[in-house]
Parts: sequence; C-alpha cells; structure tokens
Amino acid sequence: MTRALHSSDAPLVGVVMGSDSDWRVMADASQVLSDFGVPHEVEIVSAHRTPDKLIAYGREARGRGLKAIIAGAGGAAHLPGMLASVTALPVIGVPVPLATLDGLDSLLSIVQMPGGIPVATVSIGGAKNAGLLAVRILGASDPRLADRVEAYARELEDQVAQKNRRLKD
Ligand code: RP5
Repeated sequence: MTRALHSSDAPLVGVVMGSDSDWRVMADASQVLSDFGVPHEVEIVSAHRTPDKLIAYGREARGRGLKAIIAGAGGAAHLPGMLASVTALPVIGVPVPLATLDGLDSLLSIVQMPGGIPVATVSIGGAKNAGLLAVRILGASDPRLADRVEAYARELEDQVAQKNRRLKD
C-alpha cells in the first residue's frame, strides 16, 4: 500500500507528482477536485527516484477504488506514461514547467506516447484542466457530478456576459 500525504476517505482520484516542487502547479488539480467534492489523495511518486513505488501505485490503484489518476512531472517526465502502462485507469498527464525549456520538454515527453498506452495530456501547467477532466470522467457515471460540470460551464458563460456588460457600461 502507498501512504497518502493527505487524503479524504475512499479517494476516487489519485493526484501524483514527481517531486514536492511540482505542488506549486499540481495544487490546482487538487483544488478543483475539492471544489467539486471529489475525494482524492495526493502523493509524491517519482519514476526515477522511487520506481518500485511507481509500479506498486499503478498496479494497486484500481483495486483501491481509484477511478482516474492525474500525474504531473517535469523535464524527462515519464511518470504519467509509466503509470498508464501498469494500470487500466485513465491517466491524465500534466506537463510541469521547470526553469529550462519552459515546460516544452515536459509536454513532449508526456504527450508523445506510442500507440497502445494512452495518456490524456493537458497543457503545460494545466493542472486545473486535469482536475476538471477527472471530474468529467467521473461524471460519465455520476449524473449529479455531470450536472455540476454543466452548472460550472454556465457560470463561465455568465462571467463572460458580466464582462461584456461592464465593457459597455
Ligand atoms: C521531476 O523532476 C519532477 O517531476 C520535477 O518536476 C523535477 C525536478 O524535481 P526536483 O529536483 O525539484 O525534486 O522528476
């Protein structure tokens, strides 16, 4: 079993990252999940520093009741792809930007998965959308959650309408 840094009861989504330095980006995914009331866990799992833990995490994830994994990493970011290779769960990859190359290295190493093992890659630093995508995945079998996604989309629409009104004031 893996040890969660902090977790809710019966987590449905695993938010993992290669280093605690990724938290500045990955916190957005956790925030979205909290906002939508989705129980989740947060864990540091490094592909190259803790390879055995990575394999165990991926292999045990489905049996522990997780429905999706959000994995963020920077640089040579093999964490999401490796996780996807040892679990049937959907894996959402978040390219974390580091000081060099503006995250392009992270993006390319996560998005360019060979056919057969998919990783749903969001934009560089796009942890918010990773959280929202996980919510949508859960919403496919949870109508109340899907309703909340629709309500959220309406809020965004309302915000644009408000901004337009302000522009014309
Ligand atoms: C990657 O190396 C991590 O995902 C992180 O983005 C990067 C740097 O890690 P630290 O040196 O900050 O621990 O594995």
